[in-house]
Order: sequence, then structure tokens, then C-alpha cells
Amino acid sequence: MLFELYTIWGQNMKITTVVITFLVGGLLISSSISAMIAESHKEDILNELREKRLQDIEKEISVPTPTGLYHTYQEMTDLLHDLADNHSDIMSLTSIGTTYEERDLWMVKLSDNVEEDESEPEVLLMGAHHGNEKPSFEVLIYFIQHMVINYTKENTDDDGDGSVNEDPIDGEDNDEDGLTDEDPSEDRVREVINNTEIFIIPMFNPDGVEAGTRKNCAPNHGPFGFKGEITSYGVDLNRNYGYRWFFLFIFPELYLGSTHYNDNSNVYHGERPFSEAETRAIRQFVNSHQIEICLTYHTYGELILYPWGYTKLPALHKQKFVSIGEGIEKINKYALAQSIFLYPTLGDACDWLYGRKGIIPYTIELGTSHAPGDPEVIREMSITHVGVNLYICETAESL
Ligand code: 0X9
Ligand code: CA
Ligand code: ZN
Repeated sequence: MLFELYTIWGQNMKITTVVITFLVGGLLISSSISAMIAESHKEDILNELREKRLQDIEKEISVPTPTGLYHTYQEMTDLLHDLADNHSDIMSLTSIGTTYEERDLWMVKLSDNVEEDESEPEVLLMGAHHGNEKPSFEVLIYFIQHMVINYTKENTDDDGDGSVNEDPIDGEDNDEDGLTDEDPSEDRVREVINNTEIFIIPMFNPDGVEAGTRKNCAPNHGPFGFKGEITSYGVDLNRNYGYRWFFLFIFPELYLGSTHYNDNSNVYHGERPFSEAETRAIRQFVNSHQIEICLTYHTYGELILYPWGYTKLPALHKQKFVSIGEGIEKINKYALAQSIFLYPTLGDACDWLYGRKGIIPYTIELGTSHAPGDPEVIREMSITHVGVNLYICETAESL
């Protein structure tokens, strides 16, 4: 009797095992199929963008933008001084260097005990490597204001629905009221400011911003600076970092087009690595800090890009890039990919930050055009990326 029971039980176990294996197998197959579809969808996005982006970059000269929509360098400078004066306990403003046209490279620090270098995780946020990519500094100016204003605010029922902080900026409709991210948490802002040190350079290329150009405005004297006369103006700062910079001369067929040694090209990499005042300033800053994560904002493409930009080989920390990147994906709904799959570059900020400094950096390509003309688009993108920046700070805390 007992024996029979055992055999029935045993048979049931076998059937159950078969069923379970079948189910799990099916799940695995279907999830890997959907992952494959997601991947090939991403490839489509990148393939479509690639040609258009490269053409756009080469034909860009000066892009005029409607006045009043974006801050000018001077307006931003005045605003940052005001904010730092009025919130001096949590915000400081320093210049990490000056440009060829003698504009300051403003660096905002947000943290409690802001004048002290505490042992808190450090995050770096940068905008406007390219002067014609205006939303890239606008989202950071918005973030700075959001942080200092909410730091001292009571928890508030922002949408007046009777509950407080029920829908944080995470890209989801947490309270299922049909609205997304409409009641962010003031406590969350306080926690991030108290537990991290956030460094923000909203306008890394102010000369380019003022001229409306991708490159900075320093004069060139031929590709290597050997010529007496001025041959052209400007270096693409996102090709001037000293990581694999020389590969252009070894493998020109791999990189020419999206990186260039001709000084009149819009992707000109400069006379030598770190030939520019801007890249030298950030190198010095990074060398004297312990940055954990960096976001560098650009336009456009709705992409989240992680190293490498110079090779298709996966980075050693690919898993980390993907898992943190998926967190960003959830908030802004952009597509996450390795940089090179947009196109290959040499000397971009992220390859250097990761390759030389061990920092976890992402390039965020905002929006669907260089400089949208609709203020509502800029506002929405700014709010979403407050969420992204907060998430990155919280991630830095748990690294
Ligand atoms: O080309 C760039 O510097 C960035 N794109 S942009 O259109 N804003 O100019 C992308 C840099 C990311 N790195 C690679 N794609 N390798
Ligand atoms: Ca602090
Ligand atoms: Zn850019």
C-alpha cells in the first residue's frame, strides 16, 4: 500500500517535473525571444539615427534658437549667483576654469555642509559639451532650482488630491490616477542632498552656446597647430579627451567621419588630447575628486549610451552599465545601448571617465531634435530628468 503510494507520488513528481520544466523552458524561450525583439528594435532605432545624426553634425553651422526659450550664458550666470547666495548652506558656485573667450566654467555643488568635502558619494552632471544642444544645459538649470527650492519645503500635496508625495518622479503612475510623476517627494530631495555631493557643470562649452555652434570657438592653426595663420575655429570637445585619441592615426578607416583630424570638420578632435581649456579644466577637477557616476547630457535621439564608444567589445563592467541603465530607461523611456552602436568615436568624455578614472558614465541624448522650440517639451524633459538625476544620486549611495 505504502509502496503503491510512493510509486504514485513518484510518478506525480515526474509529471510535475516534466510540466515545470516545460513551463520554465517555455518562459525562458519566450522571454529570450522578447529580449531579442527588444534588441533588434533598438538596432533599428540606432540604424535609423546613425546616418541622420552624422549628416546633421557635418552640416551644422550656427543654429539660431528662438530668444527667451533658453538661458543665455549671462542669464545662467546671474541665476546661479542668485541661487548660491540665497541657498549658501547647500549650494556653492565656483569656476573650474575659463574658456578661450574668457567665460567661466561654472561648477555648482549641491550638498549639506557644502563648504566641506565630506565622505559622501560624488556624482557629476554635465551639459552642453556641444553648444548647439541647448536642452542639455536647460535640464540641469531646472534640476538645480528644483533641488534648492524643495530642500527647505515641507512635504507638499503638489497636485492637491489629498495625498502627499504619492507619485514620485519615476516614470510611473504610482497612484493610478492617470497622471505620471505629479507629486514628487520633498523628503527625497533632502535625503539626496544630505547623503551625496552633487557636482554640476551645466554649460561645459559656453563659447559654443553663445555662438550656437557644436564646437568651441578657439582658433585653429592647421590640424596640429603648426600653421602661422588661423585656418578655422573650434574643437569638438567630445573628441578631445585623452583616451585612445591616437587610434585615429592607426585605424582611420574605422573612425574617420565621426571623428576627424581636419580642423574645419565639426568633429575635429583638436591638436592633441586635452588641447582645450574646457577638457583640461574637467580633467583637473576629476583628478582631484572621487566621482562615482557621471551623466553627460546631449541632444538628440532619446538614448542612454554607455562605454565603450571606441570599440564593439563589451566593457568589463557591462552588467553594471546595463543594470543601472535599465533604471534610467524606466524613468525616461529612452533606449539603452553601448555608445559605439550609435557610431564610433575617439576621445569622448565617457570613454575617458570610464577607461582612465573607473567612473560609471552615461551619455544621455535628450529629445528628438537639437533645440526644440516648444517650452512645454523642454519643461517635460526637465522634470523627467530631475527623476533621472535623483535616481543616479541614490544609485551612487548604494555602489
Ligand atoms: O557624437 C557625440 O559626441 C555624441 N552625440 S551628439 O549627437 N550629441 O554629438 C555621442 C557620443 C557618444 N559616443 C559614441 N557614440 N561613441
Ligand atoms: Ca555633504
Ligand atoms: Zn552632443
